[in-house]
Amino acid sequence: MNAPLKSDSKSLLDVLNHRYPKRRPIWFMRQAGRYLPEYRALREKAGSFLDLCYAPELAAEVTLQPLQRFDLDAAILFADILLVPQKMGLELEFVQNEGPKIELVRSREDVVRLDSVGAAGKLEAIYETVKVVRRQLASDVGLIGFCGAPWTVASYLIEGGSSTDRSLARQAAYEAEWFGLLIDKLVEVSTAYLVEQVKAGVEVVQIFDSWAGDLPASLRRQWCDEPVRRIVSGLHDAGCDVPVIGFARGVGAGQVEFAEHTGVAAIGLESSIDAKWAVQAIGANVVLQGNIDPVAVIVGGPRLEAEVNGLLDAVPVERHIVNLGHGMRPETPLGHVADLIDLVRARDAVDFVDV
Ligand code: 1CP
Repeated sequence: MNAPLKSDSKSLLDVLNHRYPKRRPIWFMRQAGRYLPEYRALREKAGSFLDLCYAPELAAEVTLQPLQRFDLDAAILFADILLVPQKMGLELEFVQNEGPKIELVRSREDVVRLDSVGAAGKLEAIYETVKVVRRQLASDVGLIGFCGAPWTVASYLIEGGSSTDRSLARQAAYEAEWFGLLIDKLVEVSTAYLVEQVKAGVEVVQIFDSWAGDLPASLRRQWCDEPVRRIVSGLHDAGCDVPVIGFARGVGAGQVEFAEHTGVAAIGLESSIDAKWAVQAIGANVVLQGNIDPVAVIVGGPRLEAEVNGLLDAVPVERHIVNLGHGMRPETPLGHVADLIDLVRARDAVDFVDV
């Protein structure tokens, strides 16, 4: 085991680069969001959710809000996966309490019209947010950029927004002759978008394939694993050597193939995966992120404590990024988030004592 690094090293980057961290890195998906009163206040001031995403000073403030309240190891850029297709030319709106509504893509003509060459260049406001955050970030906190994975983004375009089970998108994945072209365009634009985020200062990127679990194994290999692999290799070809976290939510045992095929540095595990299984089944060079149930954080108390301790017992420190299995829910009590972090830090005090 390597010696721990100096105290201002970034635990998130240490783990991702196979160095022993000074403590277990923690961050949460949707750590900036509606469960924070300061987010709700700023959101109101900004007007619409999209106005907030495209206002770099405000988006930077939202990105940093959870770090002012909690002892976290990373900030995640405040933006949304649907900004990319919006800049490819699709009308996008976030309807209060309903979620996103986006212009439909349901034919070859619709796909051909999408601008995959210029879109990344139209997202300067997001790169500006990255620069503003980097200037304000503490030296031991990492900055994570992100994009949606092609399948997950495609599902919103085909459904026109959120949907119960993405049935139309799944049908298109089986049979639409234009589906592969849509995925190709999303691979191209997502790669360019992540390259620009890295140039602006993000140190890690996460690719969110939140709906990967919708597809059977055959389609998953084709439309989740392979497109994510192409983005990872495209990033490296462009000279961006940042670690990539792949979040193929809901694929279960498919995580093994996803990790192998894509070459990501880390995988995000959904809460239904037994972390003990993952430690054995996933290649030892792959870092594991997750996977506390967001509902356990709402419950709190001894049940949350048992979940956290079970997870920390299962995953070795040098392979673990503590996170949830999916995003923080709006109804999560703030005190339970603080408790969760304290539980991990209390274990750090024991696990790291003799290192
Ligand atoms: O204020 C509000 O009412 C908007 C709520 C909100 C927020 C806070 C949305 C709308 N997006 C976000 C921010 C966001 N979205 C981040 C910021 C960083 C963070 O703190 O984690 C990230 C990484 C995302 C990514 C995102 N957007 C995903 C992938 C992750 C996931 O949750 O699975 C998806 C699927 C979206 C689409 C989206 N954005 C927002 C909504 C309501 C939805 C639809 C979700 C659905 O269909 O269920």
